[in-house]
Amino acid sequence: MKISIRMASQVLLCSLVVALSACATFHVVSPDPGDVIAHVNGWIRNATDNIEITVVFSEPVDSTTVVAGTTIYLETPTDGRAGGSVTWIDAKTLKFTSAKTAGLLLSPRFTTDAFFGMKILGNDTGGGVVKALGGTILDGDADGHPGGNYLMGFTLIG
Ligand SMILES: [Ca+2]
Repeated sequence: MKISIRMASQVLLCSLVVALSACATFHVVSPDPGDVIAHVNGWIRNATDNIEITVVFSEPVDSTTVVAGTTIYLETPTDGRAGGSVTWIDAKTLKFTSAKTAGLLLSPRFTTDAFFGMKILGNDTGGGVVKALGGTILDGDADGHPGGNYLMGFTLIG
C-alpha cells in the first residue's frame, strides 16, 4: 500500500513537472507529436517528386543515431520502411528526403487522398534509437519518459 501510494505520487509529480516543462525530455517539437496528424502543409513534394519533411527536436541531436531507413523512415502504402537521406539544417533540425518518389510511395491510390507516416525510433528493435548529444534516448511518444516511437501521420489531399 505504501509503495503504491509512493508510485502514484511519483507519477503525479512527474505529470506536474512535465506540464511545467521543467524536466522535459528529449522529444520532437515539430511536427508536434500532440497533433498525431500533421498539418496539411507539413511536408512537401520537391522538384524531383521526393517527399521532404522537416523535423525539429527539443535539443541537439547525436546525428550518428539518426539513420534513414533504420531509426527514421516513412511508412507508406507501398513501403513499410522507406528510407532516404537526412540533411542537418542545424543541431536540432533535420530534413528527411525520401529516396523513392512520392508517386512510387503513394500509389496505387484507392482514394483521391493518400496517407503515410513518419516513424522515429525511441524503442530499440535492433537498429538503435535516436539520442540527444548527451545520450538521452528520444521520448518519441512524448509521455515524459525516454523511449517510445514517434509516429506522425501525413496526408496528401488529392
Ligand atoms: Ca516516452
